[in-house]
Amino acid sequence: MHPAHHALLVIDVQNDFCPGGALAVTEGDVIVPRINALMEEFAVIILTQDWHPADHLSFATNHPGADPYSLIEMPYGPQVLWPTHCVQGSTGAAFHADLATDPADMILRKGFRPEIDSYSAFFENDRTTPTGLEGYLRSREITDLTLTGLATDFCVAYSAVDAAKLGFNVTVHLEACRAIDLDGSLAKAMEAMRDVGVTLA
Ligand code: VGL
Ligand code: ZN
Repeated sequence: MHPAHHALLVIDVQNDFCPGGALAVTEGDVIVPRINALMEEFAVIILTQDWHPADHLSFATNHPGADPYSLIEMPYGPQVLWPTHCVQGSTGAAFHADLATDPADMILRKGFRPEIDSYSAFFENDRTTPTGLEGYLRSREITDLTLTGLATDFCVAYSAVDAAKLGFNVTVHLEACRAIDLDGSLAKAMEAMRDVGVTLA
């Protein structure tokens, strides 16, 4: 059992990121039993849930004429336009049916503001608007984090990089993660994580 200052952070294991979902990640579902098994080793477990309103500006459908997976410039920088996914209250936004959610102490929702996306569990994509997770972890005196989930190259990597920059000791458990890999995004994400001292296990 890991000590109480070491939390497991499970990123976005939701139907839309699993095979058959709106933004399916290849093998997104194979990690579910691995994550459930890992949960037994942690006293503190936090789940995140991508949670967008239907008019979210990260959706290609909300930019007439724009193709999914194209890039646009938002006030906070470049933003990939995604297929509509994880709409609040939809089946796609629900956790994978086999994910053990009962052991979670906390479920953090992100991406709920229509005008800004949030890959990271710590900061929205302007890199400054906090989600509140840092305060939660600090008030529980958590210093170490192990990350798992979807997708390695977006929400997992952004969360891992932010956590490391905030001073947490961060490990990404790659066997319990799967990637989207859009135009080399996985290689870039791995490099970004290594650069800030994330342990890739
Ligand atoms: C994610 C793209 C859009 C993720 C969320 O969970 O990695 N990726 N929204
Ligand atoms: Zn999203």
